[in-house]
Amino acid sequence: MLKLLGRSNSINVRKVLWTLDELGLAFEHEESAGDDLRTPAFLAINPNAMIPVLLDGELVLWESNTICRYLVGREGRDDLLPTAPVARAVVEQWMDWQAGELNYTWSYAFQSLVRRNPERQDPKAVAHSIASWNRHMGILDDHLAKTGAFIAGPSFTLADIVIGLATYRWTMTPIERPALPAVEAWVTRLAQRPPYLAHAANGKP
Ligand SMILES: N[C@@H](CCC(=O)N[C@@H](CS)C(=O)NCC(=O)O)C(=O)O
Repeated sequence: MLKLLGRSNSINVRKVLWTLDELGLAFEHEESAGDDLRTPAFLAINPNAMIPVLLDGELVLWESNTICRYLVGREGRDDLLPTAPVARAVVEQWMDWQAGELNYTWSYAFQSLVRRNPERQDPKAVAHSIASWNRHMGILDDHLAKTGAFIAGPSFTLADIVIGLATYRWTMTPIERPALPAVEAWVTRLAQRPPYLAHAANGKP
């Protein structure tokens, strides 16, 4: 049986929960695993001291986007992550953009304004983070205006899951946001999927 470790207020754990739900897979969920991420037992599982972690038999996997890709490949769901090189590259490009670019823009503002982290209260840094976050969301808006549907084109893929979660966080963080009509229309499309409502737009920022 698959086992997912990590609390479900984590955006990265929620990516995996949403993917598991899309795939209709049974799994055990250890919410409290990694409450203390620096124990020798947890560090032996993930030396980065981070959640999520997926256990599948002997396999121990960390990095949320990799876990999502693994699950979809395991189930042969070509629709969520195509095997054809061009179609796959487009999905992966946007997944990498989420993890390697977008993710860094919101971290400071979110830690400051939502998590109230006392070490993230520099107003200049908050303003910089918000400006960068909004600019990146504008890149997404321009792109979605072209596809007119989902991130990688006419159909829903893993790129929509990982960026869908980040976008919900953007709407739930108390910042000034520009109007982004293509993003808004895409979110309405996502909202037709029960797993989106269960794991992304579930009231948790
Ligand atoms: N690149 C990693 C990042 C994972 C990550 O940042 N996890 C956060 C929770 S969202 C974490 O474990 N933070 C440490 C903590 O909660 O103490 C991934 O995508 O899995």
